[in-house]
Amino acid sequence: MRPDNEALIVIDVQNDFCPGGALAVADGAAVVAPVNDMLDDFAVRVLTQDWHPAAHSSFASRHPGKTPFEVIEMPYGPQVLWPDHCVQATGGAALHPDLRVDRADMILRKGFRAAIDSYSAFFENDHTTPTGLEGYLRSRGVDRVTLVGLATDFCVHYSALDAARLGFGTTVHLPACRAIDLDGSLDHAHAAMQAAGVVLRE
Ligand code: VGL
Ligand code: ZN
Repeated sequence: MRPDNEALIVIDVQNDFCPGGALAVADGAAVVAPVNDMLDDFAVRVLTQDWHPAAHSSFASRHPGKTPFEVIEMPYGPQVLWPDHCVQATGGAALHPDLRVDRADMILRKGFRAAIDSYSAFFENDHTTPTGLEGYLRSRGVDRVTLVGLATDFCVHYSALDAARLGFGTTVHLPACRAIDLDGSLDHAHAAMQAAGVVLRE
């Protein structure tokens, strides 16, 4: 068992990010077994859930003439447009049925404001609106986090950068992550995480 100052943060292991889902990550369901094993090892265990209103501004369907995976400029910066995914209270937004949700201490929802996306578990995409996770972890005495889940190059990546920036000792355990890999986004994510002092475990 890991010490009480270490948390496992399981990012977005949801049906829509698994094969058959609306924004399927190749081999995404392969993270479930290693994540379940890791949930047994940590004293502090957080799951995140991407949780969008049906008219979320990150959906290409909200932008006439645009198609999924195009990038647009939002007031807070560039935003990839996605297929509709993880719509609140739909089956696609549900956590994967084999994920050991019973082992989690807390489930954090993000991306629930229509006008702004939230890749990171700590801040929305304006990099300033907090989700509350930092306070939760600090009040539980956590100063080290390990991140796993989906997708390596988006929500895991941005969560890891924010965790490191906030001063948490940050590790990404890659065998329990899978990537979307859009135009080199995985290589970019690896480089950015390393530059930020995130430990990438193979
Ligand atoms: C994610 C794209 C859109 C993720 C969430 O969990 O990585 N990616 N929403
Ligand atoms: Zn999303």
